[in-house]
Amino acid sequence: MIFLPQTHLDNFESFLKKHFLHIPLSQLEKNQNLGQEKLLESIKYSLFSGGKRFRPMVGYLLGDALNLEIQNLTPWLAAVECIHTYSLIHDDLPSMDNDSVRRGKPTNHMVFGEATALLAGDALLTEAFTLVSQYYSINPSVGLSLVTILSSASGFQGMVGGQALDLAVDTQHVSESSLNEIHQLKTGALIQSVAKGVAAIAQLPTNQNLKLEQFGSLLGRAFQIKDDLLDFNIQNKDPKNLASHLGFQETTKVLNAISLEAQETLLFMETNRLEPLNALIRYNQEREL
Ligand code: GRG
Repeated sequence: MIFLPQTHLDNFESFLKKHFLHIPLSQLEKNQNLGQEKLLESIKYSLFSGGKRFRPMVGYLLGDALNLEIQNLTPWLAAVECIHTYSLIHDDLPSMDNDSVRRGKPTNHMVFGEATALLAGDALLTEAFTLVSQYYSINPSVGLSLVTILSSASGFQGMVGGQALDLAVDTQHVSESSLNEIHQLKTGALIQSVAKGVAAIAQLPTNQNLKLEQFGSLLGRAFQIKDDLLDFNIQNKDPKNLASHLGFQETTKVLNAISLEAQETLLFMETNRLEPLNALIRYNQEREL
């Protein structure tokens, strides 16, 4: 991806690998416990299985634009990616979507079994908070903000609550507004949390903090709308897809309008820092995966 220096993503991958090799392995050496080894394999299987790393990209580009040190961002973005990965593992389980393929590969539970997949998700969820508490304890007020942001975006008030609404909704009569609410909670909240977390790390003044919050909300919405456009099948309309309500063309117009609005919220930043962020917004509009 041309708009993000490769070193950022390399650094991100090696940080994640180091974290998940170092901590659990030292425990493994002590215990020689095969059950834990399988769990670790299962975690790594999903964490390193070719995700787009969209959320980390958002964070690095915002951080670059705000002149933040890359090493100050990485643990935060790794924590968010752990939550994202846990949600995908659990979402694929037989009791949820019962999917057998993700990212072109067998889902976690197909390879490691349901019990291990469940634990891998649990461990990733918990490890996200370990990362935040471990790396931001040097500035407890920033650390506490990050815990607050991440827990509310991922828990009852965010992603898990959105999943519950999604399961409960009457598929045949889902309105456009309840669909938007489900999407905002299920997908938008975690993407928005990336921007909120970067603002907390940068300790931005309130007015700029609000701008990033707004940017995160718009980008999260744009991401979900693009997903709906990619999933849209005119022969087999899914009532939980926005394009089934508005039509493909109208939905594309909404995506373009929201993407433009997202660009405009960033105008408070130095203009020479905006282009990579605008490229990210365009990447979402044009992506095919
Ligand atoms: C607690 C059992 C239990 C289940 C919870 C948390 C949860 C299940 C579900 C979360 C909802 C969810 C999976 C939303 C989907 C979000 C989404 C758009 C995922 C795809 O994101 P991409 O395209 O994925 O960034 P890649 O593969 O690129 O990482």
